[in-house]
Amino acid sequence: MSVDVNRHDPPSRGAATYQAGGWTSWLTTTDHKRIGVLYIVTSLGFFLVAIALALLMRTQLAVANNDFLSPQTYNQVFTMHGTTMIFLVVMPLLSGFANYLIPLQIGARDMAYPRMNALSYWVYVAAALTLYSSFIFSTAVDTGWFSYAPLTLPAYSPHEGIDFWILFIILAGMSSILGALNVAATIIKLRAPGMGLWRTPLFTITNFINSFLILAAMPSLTVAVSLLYLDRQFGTSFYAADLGGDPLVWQHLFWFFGHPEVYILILPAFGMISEVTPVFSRKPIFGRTALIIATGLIGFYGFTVWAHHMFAVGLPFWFNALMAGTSFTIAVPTGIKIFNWLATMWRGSLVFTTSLHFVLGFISLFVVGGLTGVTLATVPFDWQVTDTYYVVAHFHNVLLPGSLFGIMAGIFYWYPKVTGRLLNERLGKTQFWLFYFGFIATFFPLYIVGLLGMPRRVYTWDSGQSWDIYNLISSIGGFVIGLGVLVFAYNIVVSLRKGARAGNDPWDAWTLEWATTSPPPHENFQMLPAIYSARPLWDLKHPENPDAVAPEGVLSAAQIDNRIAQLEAEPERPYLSSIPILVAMGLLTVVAGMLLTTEIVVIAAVFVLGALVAWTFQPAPAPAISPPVGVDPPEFDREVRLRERFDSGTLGVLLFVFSEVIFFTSLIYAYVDLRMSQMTWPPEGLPDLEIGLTAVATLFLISSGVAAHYALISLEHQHKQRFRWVLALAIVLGATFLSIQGYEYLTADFGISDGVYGGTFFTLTGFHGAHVTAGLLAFLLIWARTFKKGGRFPTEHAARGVTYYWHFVDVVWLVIFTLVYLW
Ligand code: HEM
Ligand SMILES: [Cu+2]
Repeated sequence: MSVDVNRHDPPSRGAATYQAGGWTSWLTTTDHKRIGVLYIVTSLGFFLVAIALALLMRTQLAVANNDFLSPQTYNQVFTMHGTTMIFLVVMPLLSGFANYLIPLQIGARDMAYPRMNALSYWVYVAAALTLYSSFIFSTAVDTGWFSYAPLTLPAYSPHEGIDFWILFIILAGMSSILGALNVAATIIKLRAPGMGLWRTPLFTITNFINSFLILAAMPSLTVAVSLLYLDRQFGTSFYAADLGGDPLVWQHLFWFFGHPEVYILILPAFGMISEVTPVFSRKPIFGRTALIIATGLIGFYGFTVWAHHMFAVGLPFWFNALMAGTSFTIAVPTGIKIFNWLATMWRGSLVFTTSLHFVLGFISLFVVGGLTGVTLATVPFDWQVTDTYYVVAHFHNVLLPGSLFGIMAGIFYWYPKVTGRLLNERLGKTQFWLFYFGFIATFFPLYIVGLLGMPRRVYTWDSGQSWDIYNLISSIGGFVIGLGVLVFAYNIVVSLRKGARAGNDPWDAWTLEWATTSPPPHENFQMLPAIYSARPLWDLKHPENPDAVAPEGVLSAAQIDNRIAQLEAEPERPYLSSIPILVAMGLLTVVAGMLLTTEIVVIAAVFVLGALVAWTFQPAPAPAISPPVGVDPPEFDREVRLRERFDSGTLGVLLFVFSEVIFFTSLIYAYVDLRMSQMTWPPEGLPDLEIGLTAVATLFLISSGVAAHYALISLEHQHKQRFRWVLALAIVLGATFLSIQGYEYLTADFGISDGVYGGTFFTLTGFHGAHVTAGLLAFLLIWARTFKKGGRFPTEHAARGVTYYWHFVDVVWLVIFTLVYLW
């Protein structure tokens, strides 16, 4: 017996609601599907740009002594190519898929924070505008995607391209941190009843792990570029060796982000491979648990290997050895995953779709990239080939098969869900072979020229070094990939109208996104099958042979029909909000002001603050899930209790605090490293810090934390008056702390540009002060709410989130106080 999922179709009114609202509703939408589409379309646009930039490079490098691009232009082109591919193509493309698919895969209506979701997208757009406007208004950044100091300091890069790039990175980081927070909270809070973490689809699980990678990696980059900005604009000397700074601090901060970043680009694509492979092998995934654990391990180890990018720097022997060792170790979980995919296909009845082609292409090529990675982790070998084309070949060999092929497998697989139409398979396979052979032709010769000594990031080369033929082949290969990209673009556009109709479930798949229409209606589901295993749709379609039997035993078809929960449909009108796009455009204006004049910064910042205040007054969207009726598996109780521990606001704050910990750790690392490398502290001629007044300020801040906590308890016990007064006390105490700090700033005998001493002091305390200010503003807003007549009293949720944040700020201060004042 087999049950046809299409039988359970809701009447297809979804498509109509989905289209409603005119084009402006795309600007104000908070629907995860639309935001997903926006992300995907925008990043595919940048994909075309980045490929075009790559082909410009390959044209220049095709023959010796070419003058197609000037050295200046070449530098800008490779930097923009790398930066675009990483931050404007692959990361947002993956965010787009995460947005579109995760709520569908877990049976939810939307992401945990729909408005913040829109904000992430629009901040990404603001970031992209910032980067690309440097082409128009200034020289584009030309220092490479890892922009090593001291090359980026004003002495060597006086033009503003670097400043555009810095501000771009800050916005892009903000966007990905907000996005990651949303993904993590969505997966923690909104899984449908019955979907324990181990039953969650692999694409979703991989994104769950990935979101923690993003939260942990991005802040380190934000700190790195913020310090660079201060060096360039405020005369600090974090990276200027001649003034006591240290360019190595940049490298540590950058690569602590940079290596995990590679996994951020690849793991979600692995997740796509893990979805596609079993479906087209017609077998469940092999070793699901091992796959999940391996993903977690790769993510974790990713943070322990950063200095393998710094073997040529001359770090201590033991440190290099440690980093080499951990790098080798990563091959193990990666090998496990490859084995799992192969074992899934083994003896499966393979369906050779374009998607599966990309999976097979991925595995065969990625293994080569992985192995050359192992060669590079071997320190003496790395010394030989560092900064040659061997490295360029290696990381493209990881990124193209790893992320791009994985994503292509995903696009061919999910395009029908998003559009209701299938992509053309013949064009798809043509594209695949162009990519596959184009890839081999482009990058395998680059390994060889690399070993022959051709340096990377050099705009041209001389004949007579046996490099000619390899470069020519590589360039031809590049254009073969380019042709593949054109075929792909054509397929995407034409299939939108001409593609075969997909129906709900064209691949006979097993996860929940295939249980609804294509495209899904605004509210995603009107019915949800009961979830007893990782393949709820398989169980539904094959009650005679389910993965897991319901607690009541094998069900009859009629019982199954009962088990398909009827979800209460949400109101037809989608939730629209113009605030996210306004905030993002306000931030863009702040950035423009930072490049032009301070007045604009002030006006735009006030505007952003106003918009954020309006945000808190706007009624929030309805909660994103209604649990199915009548389905209440007992093992779900534990899950529910776990996820009810924190309301979603507090959960969001805690996740944010997680990334803030990395932010301050990075900052404090820079402080300690720089301070340890000075001969005397404080340097001669500069005064020691006065502890007395600051100790008093510290007491004020701690008392404020205690008061805030007491206020929260009062609120929990419904003592509203007491809450109002105690919160006011907490605010006053916090403000006193800030005032004392302000007084100290005004009376200090040194400034931010007084060497490492002044720079670290003002930066560390200044960033902390900014956090205190943000916390105070949030408290003020909550406090103001207590006077709102007739309105709702501030919820415990809001108060709890901000209070936890406040405690975090206190703890950070104690660390800073100890290091800066007591040490
Ligand atoms: C048609 C495909 C591609 C071609 C022909 C290509 C070509 C190149 C070349 C020739 C360089 C070296 C520039 C130099 O060191 O002088 C380069 C750098 C780079 N590429 Fe690609 N690339 C392609 C696709 C990709 C993809 C898909 C990604 C990422 C997902 C990527 C990321 C990068 C990065 C990060 C750099 C380093 C830029 C820098 O050194 O600042 N590329 N690419
Ligand atoms: Cu690395």
